[in-house]
Amino acid sequence: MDSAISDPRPARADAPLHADARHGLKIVIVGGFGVGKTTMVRSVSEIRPLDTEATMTQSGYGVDDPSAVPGKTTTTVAFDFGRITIDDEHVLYLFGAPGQERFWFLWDRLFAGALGAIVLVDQRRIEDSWYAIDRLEHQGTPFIVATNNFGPGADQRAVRDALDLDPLVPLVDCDARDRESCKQVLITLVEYLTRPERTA
Ligand SMILES: Nc1nc2c(ncn2[C@@H]2O[C@H](COP(=O)(O)OP(=O)(O)OP(=O)(O)O)[C@@H](O)[C@H]2O)c(=O)[nH]1
Ligand SMILES: [Mg+2]
Repeated sequence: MDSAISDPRPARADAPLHADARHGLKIVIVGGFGVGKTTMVRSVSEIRPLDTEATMTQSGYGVDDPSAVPGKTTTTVAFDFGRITIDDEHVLYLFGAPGQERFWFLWDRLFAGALGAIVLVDQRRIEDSWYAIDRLEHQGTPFIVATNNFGPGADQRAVRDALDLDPLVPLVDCDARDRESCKQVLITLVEYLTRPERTA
């Protein structure tokens, strides 16, 4: 609530789409618990993002494992939603997936109709993103991988090996708190989606 008041961006209802906007492009941001998905949607959205953060309480002990992200007090219980207008006709819709295992059943629905996905990775717990990659591959949704900045730079080779990435799949570093960095990740995804060797 406080962040909504201090966020200078307009709410979705106050920032209607351009009259000629006819191409909505859906992008999903997915990955394990607490890797920065909500943070990324917040950083790049032109509108005040919709989020579904719920406070993590003691009731979650034994179900959720928040130990990997000390200090994190909320978690996404449905999805995040943001928007970026590209030009008069094209709009990117960003959906941030929930990371807690008990919400993973939502992922396949969230991936439906997506042009592509960003798999966010915390290089200290790469295995938390395996399931995301499995589901994306199963659904045939193209994706790139972005290692979020949680300390010393990621060892790209180790990440690539641990995720068994196809050599064509881009792997980039990012800082989900930084708008420019998130923009570069989105550009990498869109460039990848349009690469002729991928679409051939
Ligand atoms: N150091 C560092 N912290 C970050 C970065 N991105 C996000 N965080 C912090 O990491 C925590 C997790 O961020 P969220 O955006 O809530 O993560 P999430 O992936 O949406 O989490 P769930 O939806 O609960 O799975 C928050 O405390 C963020 O402030 C980053 O690039 N670097
Ligand atoms: Mg989240």
